[in-house]
Amino acid sequence: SRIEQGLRQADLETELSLVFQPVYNLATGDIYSVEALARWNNPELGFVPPDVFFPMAEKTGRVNDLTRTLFNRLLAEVATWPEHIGFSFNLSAHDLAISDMMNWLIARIEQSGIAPKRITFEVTETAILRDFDAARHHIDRLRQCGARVALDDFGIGFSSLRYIHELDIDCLKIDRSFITPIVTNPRSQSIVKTVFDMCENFGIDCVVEGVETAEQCDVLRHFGARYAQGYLFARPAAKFSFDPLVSVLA
Ligand code: G
Ligand code: G
Ligand code: NA
Repeated sequence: SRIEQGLRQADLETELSLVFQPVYNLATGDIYSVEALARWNNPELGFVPPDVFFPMAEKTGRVNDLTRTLFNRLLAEVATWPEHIGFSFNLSAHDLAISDMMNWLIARIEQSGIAPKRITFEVTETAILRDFDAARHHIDRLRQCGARVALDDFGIGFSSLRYIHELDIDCLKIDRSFITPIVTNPRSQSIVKTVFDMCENFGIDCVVEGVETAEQCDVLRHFGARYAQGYLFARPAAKFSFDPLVSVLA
């Protein structure tokens, strides 16, 4: 395909960029963490969305190159941020499966001088499923270096309790498909309450994704949501404010 071809030949340094979307602590309004999201702008194809080009990069074997370029970009950017601001970076299935990729990430963190506890790696259920034993081993390695690990898009993959049971993770992100109908759908409400309880029992932070309206936010807070991300608070953007939220929580 044209996109596949474009990706093979892409000049990653100039065509890839990052945007950022803060996740907020709903009790204090402070930033909990800032998620970095990749953007690809190709001279011929224009903007291609990440859910199109990452799967393709996995197929063409370029995904590790993308990850390296993006992580270097992120570390450079973060060096200009206040030191109390944490951030997260998404790993692809093929990153999480490769020991060399883990060695590279850990070495880069150590060279950067950035406190590892500020860094969260987001991994999906699908990525873990690809090779569970490798994923578990690599998650342990990232955590041993002091970084945090979040299970992303929770609930839509092969959501198995095995992930919670056997993996040491720091954070779980509930997929936005459970949040979108939260105001009127008692089943979504039961699910998020159950996941909040489970996270509490395991000592795992829980983030709700895709909060778009004040009504959704109110209902989620009523059910005990602590950390939230979504267009209501901030859209992914090249620049964002380090200030705490006030308006939405007042
Ligand atoms: O950013 P939205 O902004 O369109 O992102 C769509 C999907 O692409 C999300 O599921 C997100 O996890 C994934 N994604 C965005 N940036 C990255 C990245 O840097 N690496 C990987 N592996 N996935 C990413
Ligand atoms: O799957 P992951 O959580 O990594 O990706 C986040 C994706 O969700 C990105 O594509 C981002 O642009 C998108 N996103 C973030 N906030 C919202 C929101 O409030 N509503 C919708 N529809 N998408 C969102
Ligand atoms: Na993510």
